[in-house]
Amino acid sequence: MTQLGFGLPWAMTLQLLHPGKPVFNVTGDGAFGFSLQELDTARRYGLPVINVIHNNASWGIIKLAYEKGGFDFASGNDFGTSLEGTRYADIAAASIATGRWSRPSRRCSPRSSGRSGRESPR
Ligand SMILES: Cc1ncc(C[n+]2csc(CCOP(=O)(O)OP(=O)(O)O)c2C)c(N)n1
Ligand SMILES: [Mg+2]
Repeated sequence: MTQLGFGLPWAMTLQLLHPGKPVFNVTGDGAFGFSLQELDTARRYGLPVINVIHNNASWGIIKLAYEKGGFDFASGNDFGTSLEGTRYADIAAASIATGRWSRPSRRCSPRSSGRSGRESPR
């Protein structure tokens, strides 16, 4: 683990160094939010980085620490840890009007292994 948001810029650099090879940025949803704007950089430079977002709709590790620290989530307060509702594929599609980006091809039930979706360039 390191600073949030470094994944996509790193992945774009790797893609520049290795054109034609598949490059993946595997990231948490919160971390991805730190560099969402770099999707536009990827578009401008024609870098087809594949973003795999572990979308648990949460600052998960922070929530875990809060729970261990005794914060009362049962009260209904999420203490700022919820990232519910952000539609990353729609953001990508809206900011990258090339038609090269796909909507999520799969959505899991929140009750399965946490919220997740798959979003990737075609
Ligand atoms: C720039 C920066 N700010 C804060 C942190 C502290 N931090 C580490 S993990 C994390 C939460 C990450 O959330 P997410 O990417 O959604 O991953 P999850 O824990 O949900 O799997 C935070 C805030 C950090 N590493 N870097
Ligand atoms: Mg998360």
